[in-house]
Amino acid sequence: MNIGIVCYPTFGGSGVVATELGIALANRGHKVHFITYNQPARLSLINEDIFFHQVFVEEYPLFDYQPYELALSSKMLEVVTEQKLEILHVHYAIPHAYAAFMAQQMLKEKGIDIKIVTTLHGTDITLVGSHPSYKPAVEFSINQSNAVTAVSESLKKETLELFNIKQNIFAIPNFIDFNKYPDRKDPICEDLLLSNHGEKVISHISNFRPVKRISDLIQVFYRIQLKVNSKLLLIGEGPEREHAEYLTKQLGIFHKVHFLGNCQEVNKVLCYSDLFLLPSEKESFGLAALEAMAAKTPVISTNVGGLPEVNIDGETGYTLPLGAVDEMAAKAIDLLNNEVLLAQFKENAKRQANQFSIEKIVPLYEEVYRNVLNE
Ligand code: GMT
Repeated sequence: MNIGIVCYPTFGGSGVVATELGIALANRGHKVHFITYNQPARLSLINEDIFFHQVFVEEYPLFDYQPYELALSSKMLEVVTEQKLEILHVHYAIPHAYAAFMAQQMLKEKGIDIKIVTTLHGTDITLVGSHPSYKPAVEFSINQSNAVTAVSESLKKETLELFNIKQNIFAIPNFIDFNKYPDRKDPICEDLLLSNHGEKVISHISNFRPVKRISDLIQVFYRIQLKVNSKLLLIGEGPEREHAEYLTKQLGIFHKVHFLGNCQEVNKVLCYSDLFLLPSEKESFGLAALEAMAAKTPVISTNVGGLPEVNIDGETGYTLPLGAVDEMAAKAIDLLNNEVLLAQFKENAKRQANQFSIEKIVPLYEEVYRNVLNE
């Protein structure tokens, strides 16, 4: 198939999923065209099956806000026509589903029938999309898509509760490429980052937005390090990062917290971790938790959204209510102090992550594509 993928090219989960899906589809013999304003962060490889088409937004002094959707729709029209795409798979409804609908209408005028698949990722529904300023347009464009997928059962349910959706939503979970998670540890990484002196290694990955509850994370770690010799590795960048640094200084634990910034190879850090913390307020799936589990790292997370579909309470880690900082710390301390249980949870985490292997999940998207093409 000849597939266009539209996504945010940043380090956010939806961009990561879209990019890795595109690469996997190309490896399975499809032609994949990424249409975004920058080359996606995790797309290092452009080859004969993977193409990148950049969307340029012309700046003009009259505009307070640049009309990105217009530029995107026009680019979609151009790429679909020139590259003879059959499907546009848009990740994150805002504004991609809307822009794709516009492109579809313009292409109809030229006698071209392009199919649109929209994948909902989370905040496009739960935070931003359901806001009154966006809701009518988001609902309309979801309903106009030829097929709609959501990254968890929880997100599917929430979408049906928040919007008047007239079509089936397929829950297709996020996935993991186990080739990137060998059991062997990388000695280069060890020298650079993690040569430790018996400390337990605790990690967290996010875009440091308020929804990730970074203050809760720091508070949990503060309680852990009082009882367990440990350090915290923080991967990612975002608005709460500065506050996180401030808080660690206030609490006197700055020397135990390592801010690693945006990192391409999270697998190489995760494979040294003993525990992953994800105290988010909302999380439609929690790709970072799955990445941790693939690297044999148990997870202590909140029990919100799709997290309980990924992290199994009492088996691969623990899921606790939002803001339950003391309980999270207590569970972490018990687990980190119990080598037998920790080893068991590490095995369980990897086994559970296997349910989400790329080989199992990518064919589900191919099936959605085949169905829309046969409509
Ligand atoms: O908020 C983020 O973590 C980024 C956001 C995105 O769209 O880039 O992530 C959402 O999509 C990810 C990939 O499907 C999910 O794993 C995250 O759980 C989801 N984030 C939220 O629901 C807050």
